Amino acid sequence: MKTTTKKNTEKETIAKIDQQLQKYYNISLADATDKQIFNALAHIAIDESFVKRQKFSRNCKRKDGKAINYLCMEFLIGKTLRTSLFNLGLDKTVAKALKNKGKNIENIYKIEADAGLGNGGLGRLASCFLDSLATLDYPVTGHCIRYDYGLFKQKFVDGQQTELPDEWLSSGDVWQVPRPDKACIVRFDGYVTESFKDGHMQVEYHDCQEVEAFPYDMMFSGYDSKNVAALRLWAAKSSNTFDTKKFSQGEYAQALAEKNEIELINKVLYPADDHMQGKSLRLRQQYFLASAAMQSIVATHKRRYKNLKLLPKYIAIHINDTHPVLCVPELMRILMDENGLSWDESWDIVNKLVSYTNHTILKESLEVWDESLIARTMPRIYSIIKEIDRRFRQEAKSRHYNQGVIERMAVINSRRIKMTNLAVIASHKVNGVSKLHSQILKEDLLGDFNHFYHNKFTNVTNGITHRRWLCESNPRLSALIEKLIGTKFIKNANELEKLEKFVEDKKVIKEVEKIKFKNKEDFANFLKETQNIDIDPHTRFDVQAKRIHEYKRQLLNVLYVIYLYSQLKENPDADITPQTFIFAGKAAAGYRRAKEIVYLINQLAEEINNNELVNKKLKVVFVENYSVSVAEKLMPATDVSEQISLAGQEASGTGNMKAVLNGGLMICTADGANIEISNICGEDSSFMFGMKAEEVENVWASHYEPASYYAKDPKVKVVIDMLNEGFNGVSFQGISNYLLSTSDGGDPYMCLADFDSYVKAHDKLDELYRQPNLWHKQCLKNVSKMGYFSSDRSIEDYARDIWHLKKM
Ligand code: 26Q
Repeated sequence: MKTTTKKNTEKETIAKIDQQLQKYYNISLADATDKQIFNALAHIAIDESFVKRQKFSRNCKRKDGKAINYLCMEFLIGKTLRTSLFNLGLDKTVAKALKNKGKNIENIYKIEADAGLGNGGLGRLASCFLDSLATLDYPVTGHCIRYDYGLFKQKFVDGQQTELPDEWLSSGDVWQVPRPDKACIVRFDGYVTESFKDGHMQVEYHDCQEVEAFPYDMMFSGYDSKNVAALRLWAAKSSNTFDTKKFSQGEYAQALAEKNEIELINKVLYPADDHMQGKSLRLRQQYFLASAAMQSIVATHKRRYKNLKLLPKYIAIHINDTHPVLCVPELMRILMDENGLSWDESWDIVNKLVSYTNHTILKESLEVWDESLIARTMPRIYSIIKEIDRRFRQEAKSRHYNQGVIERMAVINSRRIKMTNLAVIASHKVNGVSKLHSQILKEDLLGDFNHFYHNKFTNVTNGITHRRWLCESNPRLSALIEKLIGTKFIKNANELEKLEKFVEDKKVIKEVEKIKFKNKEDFANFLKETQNIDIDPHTRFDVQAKRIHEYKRQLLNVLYVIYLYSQLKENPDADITPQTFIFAGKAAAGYRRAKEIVYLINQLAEEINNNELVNKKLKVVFVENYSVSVAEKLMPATDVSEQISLAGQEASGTGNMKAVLNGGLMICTADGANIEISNICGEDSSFMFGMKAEEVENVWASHYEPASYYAKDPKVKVVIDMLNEGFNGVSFQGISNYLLSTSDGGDPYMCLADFDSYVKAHDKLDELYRQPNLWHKQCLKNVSKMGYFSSDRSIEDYARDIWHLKKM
């Protein structure tokens, strides 16, 4: 147990809350609204965090510490108050103190909107990493954009997904401290002229648009640590001088129009995690983030250490996927144009600073930009990219690489700029996010580079912060764990292994079972409150919660549900375990096929749930508006977690880790981190099925024939026929055609090829589920092995192998 320090006694906590309420609202605790109490608590947490961070920074400077700057276009933060209080060791005292005053802390937590500045895995990973970095006392600043609108709110209208704006700032801005002292200017468009003066290149900018990058800092304290992570959120403001000139010349309307255009940059998060779109606004966002972050890093370094050649000693820069890779030419620009360093000196520094994580091998996700767009939008950056490309080609040629290979590796090819290649060439380390994914990168996607560079590629398997995803989201299981092994696991997840000695203890296993049931009851109540849907916690909860995407194969899951439905329709007394299939996740707004899958699930749910003959044993629900907060309720209530991507397609997955950490069992393919979870948790820890990644390659090469499954497997026939017939009066022939077709419009993720093996895995799963003691024993056994998948371990890997950080 974290000792409650003297300063945090209940009485003093109340006094602090009172003081904040007086200061901001001139009101006493007894009369304050929950919203006012929320704000008061937020201010207490911020003040404590600021003091803590300042102390840490001083210490860090004294000890010559190196800091990591983590650049990401997404941080999927969720709510902040609970985590802040938990990590500062204030949660219990505050809850108790408020309770004594007749207030319920849970109602206060509810006030806060999720900060949904991300689409899915990549953004949530960034947030988990901040928590671990802060907890492990590694100095860190995250950089992201302060989107006015986070990921859209999902609402179903007649079963179809619609999108509503997410106005998170109304409750979210309390955490953000404006830093006018750190603002800087980012230039777009126009043209540059380059000339030589005294042997130095002079770059002049003409007719460019100047945008002020204005940062807001959020503080995330570590747990039981000395450190606080800062997340710098950059907003775009039209720069004042620019405005006043126009205003005073009487061009009022135009000045305002330009102001609006500039402030578009941080208006909205792009709602896609799967498809590269060459939208110019997205490119502007990327350069805006990259430039602002680099300027602030260099400015701070110069103030502290003067000498730019010392940058690699004090700074590491990590780019989370290629989205912030323009930081490479931008840093070159700053070092050369603004500080007079040579190309070679600058390149050496950049290469020592920058490292890159790849999160996808899907071809359509890899970023490629039109050369002409980059040339227009950021002319100076374009000329630096061209020079990087020229020098790379020259080196490859001098090492006798053949022209075809050079073209594949080059930054610019066929008038397009390949951001992956730029990221690989500029970074000293490149990593994938699971063993399989890193192997595919080395052997396949980036195979040429793996030959070209010695030791550049490595693996860091993803992790999740078990503090948020177990301690905070599953207080019942967490309390049981504390009772059994104490509280050390909160700081050191490997301690969870000590649970292993309880897996034979029937009383403990019964406890585990009871806890799962209670969590399922909670989730059922939540669903009743939010969507007015009844589900029965006595049924098995089979959950697939993640972005809706063809490669993740929600359709394969749907096929199985239809198959069960067909059996029950034929014989309502069939011996089938009562199950509730729970889907959750958003489809990218412009992704037609994904939206059709959402519609199918909703129509299927409507039909099945209204069929009195089957709905005692089978129910289907689609949880609206999946978010971090919904995940925090759903993961603890999960019995079965569906991780069924086509092997080789899911880089890692992190929802798999959240489910297993909360005592769920996976039905999964041999993909991403599923493989490592299954290996580490041991034989029988999950229900694996389907083709392996190598087999997938072979089937693709030798031709996939979906129609043969329809002809040979009666299960497939039944299911496809039912899709054609339709659900709730709507035919889904489009989807059945897709599943059966081999042409371009067909299913590249081969659902039918894995269907039979998937059904068999369900049968096996069912067998274990019928023996509750064995089932829950396996659940606890898995939990005991999940320490490895804490993001604390991932961060230790990055710190040691890639960033070379010292703990402060
Ligand atoms: C790129 C260009 C234009 C518009 C959007 C994008 C874009 C945005 C987000 C492309 C990709 C993403 C996000 C990818 C992502 O979330 N990948 C997931 O990363 C997780 C963390 O490593 C992995 O666990 C998942 O397997 C991977 O899918």
